[in-house]
Amino acid sequence: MKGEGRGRFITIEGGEGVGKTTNIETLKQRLQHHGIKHGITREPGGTELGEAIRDLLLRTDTTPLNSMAELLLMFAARAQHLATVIEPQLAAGTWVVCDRFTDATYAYQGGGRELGAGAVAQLEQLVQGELRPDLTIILDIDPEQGLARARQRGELDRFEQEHVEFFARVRATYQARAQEEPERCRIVDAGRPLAEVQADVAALIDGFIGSAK
Ligand code: Z5A
Repeated sequence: MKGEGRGRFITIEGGEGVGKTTNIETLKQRLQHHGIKHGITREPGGTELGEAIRDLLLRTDTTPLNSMAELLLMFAARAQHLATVIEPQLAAGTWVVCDRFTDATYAYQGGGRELGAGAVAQLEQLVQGELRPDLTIILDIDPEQGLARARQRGELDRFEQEHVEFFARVRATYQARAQEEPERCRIVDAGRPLAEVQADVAALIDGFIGSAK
């Protein structure tokens, strides 16, 4: 049960170049329209420590990163983010919109890197306790199409340089999570023209706001 007056926690997820940043703007506009106080943040990142870890994770000019070290860095950044940004805002009644969260860890480290869901679930319990997002919007796209969009932006980061099989595993994991938790995880087909995607995202958040009142 939600505590009275506690903010809601919304996350947006998906593969490379799927349009999360673009659609967060839609979420922001709808929350503003409904007069809901909210903060927007991202993972990995959202704090000074988290942004430093993000830089380590995404840069391509260092030695290859061990997959378990990568997983632990994701949760180290998350622990700091939860303690200093997400939890205090939710407790104060502010809604939080986060660009990626633990579903990304299941998808990229559990699925993409093949560490499995069990290792992610253990760390999730340790770091988050009972905290889970209230709503997760998963933007779904064919990995080739998403990568083509990401490539248009120029230089590729360490994840974007992965092979297409990696992204197929990431996508399959997101889809499986949506099947397991259909109430929380809502899939939007992001391979369509932006206006159509944004209309679906707006309808989803409007429905969620309506049910949260
Ligand atoms: N990661 C992880 O491995 N484990 C974890 O636990 C977490 C993260 C939390 C950084 O995340 C990396 O961290 C990420 C996974 C890993 N892998 N990578 N790379 P990120 O979220 O910062 O990185 P990203 O997925 O590459 O996000 P992005 O670069 O910000 O892309 P986006 O936000 O999804 O897309 P966009 O910038 O909104 O759109 C991309 C382009 O497509 C842009 O030019 C848009 O104008 C265009 N676009 C968007 N939608 C459309 C439609 N519908 N049609 C046509 N064009 C469109």
